[in-house]
Amino acid sequence: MDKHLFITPGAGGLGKVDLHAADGSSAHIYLHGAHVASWIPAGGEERLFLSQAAEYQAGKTIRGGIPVVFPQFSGFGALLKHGFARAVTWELIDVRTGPQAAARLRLVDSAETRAIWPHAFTADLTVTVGGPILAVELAIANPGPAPFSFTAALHTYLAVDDIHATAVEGLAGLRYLDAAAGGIEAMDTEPAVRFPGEVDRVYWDAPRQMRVVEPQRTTVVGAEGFPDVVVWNPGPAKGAALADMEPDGYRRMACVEAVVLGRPVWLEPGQSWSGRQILAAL
Ligand code: TA6
Repeated sequence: MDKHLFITPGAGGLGKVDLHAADGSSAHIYLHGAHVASWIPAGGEERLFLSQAAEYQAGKTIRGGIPVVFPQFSGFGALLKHGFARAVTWELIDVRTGPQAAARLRLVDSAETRAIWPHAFTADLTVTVGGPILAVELAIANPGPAPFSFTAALHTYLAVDDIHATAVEGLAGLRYLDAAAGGIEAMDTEPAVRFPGEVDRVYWDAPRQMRVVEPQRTTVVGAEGFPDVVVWNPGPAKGAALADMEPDGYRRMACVEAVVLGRPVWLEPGQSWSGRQILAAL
């Protein structure tokens, strides 16, 4: 079937890919940023947060869903915060339907990206939905003549009913960089991460699986190839200061991000790398 039949107009007139698996689970992915904006598991409800004040336009990032961060995580480098991949249009390469539905989107270097970051690259984002699972894989290849290094993330905004009743389990005993406290290194001695206010932590070499636990439901967040994990919620003051977030939006989101940052990826000509985040709705 023609892959373009899966593209429908989304907010702001931006094209999005509508994926529907045979069991009723679904995902929507904007071509803008290869941005997963919706995930509904089979028989379930929306599991990704999307800001009601999100902006849908070239050069901007959609607030919520799963922004793709590449080739630089946050301000760790000379580029614009979180790199450029989340704010440019990707191309739909392939769509498959069946018990699982999947789409692959691609971004390759252009004059525009080389003006910002002077490297030849191919970035593929593959999104697979089926049953209780959403899997998102980012693959980066170096087809050029020179090596490069990068950092990256899947900056996943999970929807939660109430951030104050949400806990992230699985990170106890780990070292983390506390960005909310000005970038100091700390050790997590609590059994779970809770959100009394702003939380912005980079956990180094995190376990492959965490659980985002709410009173009524749990989301298991797994990762492969992304060694680090970021847990972020802006809290009330910084949340209200975000122009593209409704004032109490912070209450309904918890970012649990698959990240490669502590040891940036180095790709020689011809080499490639991939990492995945797997979300399971319980
Ligand atoms: O991943 C956490 C973080 O780096 C936070 O420091 C916070 O600023 C967040 O990303 C959102 O960044 P953005 O550029 O999308 O506003």
